[in-house]
Amino acid sequence: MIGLLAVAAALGFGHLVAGVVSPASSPFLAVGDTVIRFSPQFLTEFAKATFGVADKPVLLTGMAVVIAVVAAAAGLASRRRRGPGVVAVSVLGVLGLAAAVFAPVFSPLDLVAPLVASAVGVAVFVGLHALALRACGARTADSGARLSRRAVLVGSSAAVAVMSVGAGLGGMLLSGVGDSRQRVTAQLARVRLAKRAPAIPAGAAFPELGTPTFLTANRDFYRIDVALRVPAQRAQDWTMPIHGMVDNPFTLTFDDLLTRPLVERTITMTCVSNPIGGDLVSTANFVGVELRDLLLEAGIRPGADQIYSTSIDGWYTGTPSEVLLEPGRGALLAIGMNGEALPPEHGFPVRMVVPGLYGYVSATKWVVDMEATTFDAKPGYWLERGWAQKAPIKTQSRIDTPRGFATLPAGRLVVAGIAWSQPVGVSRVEVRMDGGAWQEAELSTEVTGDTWRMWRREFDLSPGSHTVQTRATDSNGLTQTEQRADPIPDGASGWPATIFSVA
Ligand SMILES: Nc1nc2c(c(=O)[nH]1)N[C@H]1C(S)=C(S)[C@@H](COP(=O)(O)O)O[C@H]1N2
Ligand SMILES: [Mo]
Repeated sequence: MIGLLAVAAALGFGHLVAGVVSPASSPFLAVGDTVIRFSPQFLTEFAKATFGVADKPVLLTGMAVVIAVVAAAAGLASRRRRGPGVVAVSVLGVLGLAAAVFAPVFSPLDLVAPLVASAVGVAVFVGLHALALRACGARTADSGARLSRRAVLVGSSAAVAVMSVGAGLGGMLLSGVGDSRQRVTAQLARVRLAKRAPAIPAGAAFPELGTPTFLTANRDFYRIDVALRVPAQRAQDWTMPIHGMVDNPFTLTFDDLLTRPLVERTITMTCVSNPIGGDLVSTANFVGVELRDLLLEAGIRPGADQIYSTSIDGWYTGTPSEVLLEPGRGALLAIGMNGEALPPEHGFPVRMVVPGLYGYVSATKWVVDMEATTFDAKPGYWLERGWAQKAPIKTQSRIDTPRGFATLPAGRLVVAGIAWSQPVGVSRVEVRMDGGAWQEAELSTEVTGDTWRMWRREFDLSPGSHTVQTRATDSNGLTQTEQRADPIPDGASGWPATIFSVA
């Protein structure tokens, strides 16, 4: 118990101090980040496939269990002398220190939290250990004294526990990001947008048929990243240099972005890891600055074929310059999402959004650096892990109704779903039942080529088992391929199929 409490107090205080001086250096989370960074690929793929979006809570829980076991063992090993416990707590402290030092982004301030955590851990351990020895030493004297000393031990332990929890919470609250977000949301409400996204027409979605609503609420928007803790940076502290192969490098502040023309654009984002029928696709109204204008102002040189962006959490990716410079592509340096500041999990204060490219080559969240360079010079995070360099979104369709293996009553039934092909848009979706002839589905009103489109079609089926399939065609007349492919290296393909039965 003494081991557990000492380590808990250390981690709690480490978190508190990190919240004040440098959020990235919280020892527990810094160690978790390091585990993710150095995990072999088969392990990360296994975790993503098995736990999905719960992969981070699972990792943190696993780490907590391992640390708790080590801490308890340290306590048990110190029954007589405190030496083993002090060593164990110190070793954990060194791990936290190492994780902070070898993090992708390091500043000397990051040393403070792990050092304070180690000192608190050792001090609490030594203090409680002395207390416990005294209580145990009295054990043979008389049982009355033993009880009261046990009360002392329990009382002081409880105090340490409360302190630890308080310190941990304090660390989360003190970073001030919540206030900053509220301020940005208020600023966005006042700002006059240079261009608004057109209102979403009533016929743009069929949520009553089980397809998604046209815009995805921020809390429902799919989330994918390798950041264990959501990076905490205040808008007023944000700066981003645009540099490298450019003639006029400059550095942007958040206020610079607010005073530039801000445009609103409805964009459907997609993750390359989305399997056929998957839900890593969502749509939002993003507000931001035209990335193309920024790159032209910086005077990007012809040889720079990639814009290499880095997140404050150390993640990095390269986006093809030709896509970002394409007139009308509409790549954004975004600060708003669905009428508010970017949510912390979606990149507050600033992120990239590029219509038509999978997120891993374009949608850097918490972006803090942009360098014009070449693909040869610097590979992105997922490029290094076997994913493709250029990653245009593949035309895809999904069946939402009926659900797989559903049993439906006889009579007329509706098949419905979504399809996407950013940035050109979907012009046709066909449906076929039991391998029969393809039949054209009814499409929802098109919003823009950058967004998904819903479809539906009625069928009258005989009782028994049925298989429905779909395929979408983009506005250039290209139909999604039947060829099945796994997400790696450049996105899943193939016609979705749903098996269900009619009673
Ligand atoms: N900093 C950072 N940005 C990132 C990532 C990341 O791991 N770290 N993942 C990318 C991937 S793979 C996708 S699909 C999108 C997802 O954005 P969302 O979580 O807002 O939906 O973010 C991209 N931006
Ligand atoms: Mo992704």
